[in-house]
Amino acid sequence: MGRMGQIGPMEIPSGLGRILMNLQMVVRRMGWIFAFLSVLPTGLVEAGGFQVTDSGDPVHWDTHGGKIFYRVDQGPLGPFSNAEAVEQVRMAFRIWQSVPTSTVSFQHDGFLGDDVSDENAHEHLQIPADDINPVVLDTDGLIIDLLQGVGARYTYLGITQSYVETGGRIIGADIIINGMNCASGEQGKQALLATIVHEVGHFLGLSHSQLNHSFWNDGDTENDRYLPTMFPIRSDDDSSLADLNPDDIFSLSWLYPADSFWSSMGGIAGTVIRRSGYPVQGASVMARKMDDPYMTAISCVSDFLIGGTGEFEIYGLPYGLYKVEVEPINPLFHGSAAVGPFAENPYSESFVDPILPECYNGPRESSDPATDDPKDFEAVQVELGETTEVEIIANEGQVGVGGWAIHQP
Ligand SMILES: [Ca+2]
Ligand SMILES: [Ca+2]
Ligand SMILES: [Ca+2]
Ligand SMILES: [Ca+2]
Ligand SMILES: [Zn+2]
Repeated sequence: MGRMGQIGPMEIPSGLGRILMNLQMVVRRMGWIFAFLSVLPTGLVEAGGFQVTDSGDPVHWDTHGGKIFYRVDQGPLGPFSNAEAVEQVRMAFRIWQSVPTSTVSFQHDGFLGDDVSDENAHEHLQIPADDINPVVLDTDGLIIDLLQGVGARYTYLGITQSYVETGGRIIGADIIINGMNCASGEQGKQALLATIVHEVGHFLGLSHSQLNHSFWNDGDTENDRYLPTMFPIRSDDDSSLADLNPDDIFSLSWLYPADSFWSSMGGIAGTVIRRSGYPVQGASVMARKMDDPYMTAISCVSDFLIGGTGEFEIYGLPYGLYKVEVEPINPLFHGSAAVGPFAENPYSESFVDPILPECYNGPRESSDPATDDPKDFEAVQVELGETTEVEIIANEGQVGVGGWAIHQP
């Protein structure tokens, strides 16, 4: 993954550089990458979240209970007319807006002045704080090439760029949807919807989740409904990813909570630490409801707020008994497909001395996989309006054991 060619950088609208300096903005490019990474390295055992600034502030809109505005491109999108594409865009925003445990809401503020293309993209993109927030229909993928390098249009289904102040407040965002890879027909429309819902997730400040990634590209389309919408890579059947799963709903509600979110659901929180006592930065922690382990499952990345504590928080859980699991981030999920804040490149913290996957087993927790059986677990009771604390001592093995501890990019 990455830039596949060189092209002159996009002409930066005058003033952006200055704004960047003044606000110390972080520009993040999050894309949903295409199945070019479908070669899952063998030997890797199958192993959520939020975008955060470098200092660990969650990236979010400051809505004050108001609506977030967006405007849509006037042109077509691959096989779809403008009207068809706009319908999917509006539906995607509505899907996030309809989550009852979150307050987020949007306003479709009409259309951009143009059919945006690579020719005039500079007049519409990377202009934060004008309250426009364009949703660009990149019908031939050439805007994506302009932003990410020639050939990127074969890799990305969509890109979202957010403009973020120190402290994490989003002051503007651009969504670019690639029309070049869109399949036609109802199935294609549903897959497009899944792409747009995913990009709107990034627009809101959500990051990727690898929950249930063993179902990804396993040839079985039936189980793809267990992949969260914020799964980073296209799977066997994308169309089922348009629906939000509890994992997506948690991330949204944590960022933009309705009061009911804290009172009507329960939580599991705690830390993941190493044998040395150091925190585990960038492992996936999952809570799975015992009687519905794949759908009623919510994940978080350890130390997701870069606090140096290994902390994780999982809220939005219905009452019941849960199994808590921890696993390393899949090495595929770095760069544009990063899961968590420690997965920027193949040498980031998530991939250095990765921990071994295991279940939380209460008093039998230790760091030694010989005595802490990875499958042994202690069910955790979740009560509504309460948080159950869980401390996980990561199992660590010899380098290379089971192919876990060695990452080959
Ligand atoms: Ca266009
Ligand atoms: Ca599958
Ligand atoms: Ca254990
Ligand atoms: Ca352990
Ligand atoms: Zn993405």
